[in-house]
Amino acid sequence: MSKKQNGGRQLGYESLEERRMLSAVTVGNNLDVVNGNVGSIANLLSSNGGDGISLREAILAANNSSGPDQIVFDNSLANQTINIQLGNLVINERVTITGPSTGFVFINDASATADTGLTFSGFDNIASL
Ligand SMILES: [Ca+2]
Repeated sequence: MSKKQNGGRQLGYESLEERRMLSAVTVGNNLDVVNGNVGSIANLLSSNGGDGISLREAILAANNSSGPDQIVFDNSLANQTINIQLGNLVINERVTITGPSTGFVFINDASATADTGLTFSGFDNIASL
């Protein structure tokens, strides 16, 4: 192609930064239980403890997985309550949390000390919860 045909523009390219696939995990129960392998999201997906994946398991696995991750609530959890009993849910890695397509997921402090909640630190991004 001559310069005249392409309008005289020089074609070029630039390299983009390295991209990583988001690791995604779906929360499938409303329990506050850790019985799966939370060493990474991949580990949790292959070994969830037999009762599905809890929010706490998903957060722990995301914290243990480098790079941005995604936690999604299954639509079956719409308008359900997760009673937190095992201390604060601590998010310390980049993660996007997306609620079910309709309704809400309620996180309720059900601990004896009544000071349990959700703690965010680092580069968190809550899309919708
Ligand atoms: Ca589990």
